[in-house]
Amino acid sequence: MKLIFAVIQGKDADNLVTALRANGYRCTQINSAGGFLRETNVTLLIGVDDAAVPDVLNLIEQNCYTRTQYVNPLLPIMEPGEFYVPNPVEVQVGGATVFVLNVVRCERIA
Ligand code: 2BA
Repeated sequence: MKLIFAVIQGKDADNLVTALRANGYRCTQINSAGGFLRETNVTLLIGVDDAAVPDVLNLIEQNCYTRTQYVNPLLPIMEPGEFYVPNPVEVQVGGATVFVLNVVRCERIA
């Protein structure tokens, strides 16, 4: 069994969760935030049999899109009277960042 951690953009979460459920996959959604942009994103935990990993990766690929964002770089240290005109930097935020981990044991306790 594998545990798939998928960090995705919030805008894609509903579609992906719907597609996962429609294909019989269980998942847990955690609201998270990226360490670089500090913006809200979503982390999905998806526990699946080994054979299902390619199918789940395919669903992620079909439902998650790369988008461009602009971020303002950090303010430099300035002397009094100096002006700073921020120049936004373009950042490509990926469709998904996916980690596939081996699961040693999984139990659902009733
Ligand atoms: P963030 O950390 O907010 O990063 C958003 C996007 O900013 C990244 O998109 C990347 O294009 C850019 N970026 C990140 N760190 C950078 C840096 N040091 N210098 C320049 N640009 C940088 P993605 O790579 O598609 O990542 C999207 C989100 O996936 C990340 O949001 C983070 O929440 C997660 N992520 C990415 N790599 C990860 C990793 N190795 N471990 C854990 N989470 C990761």
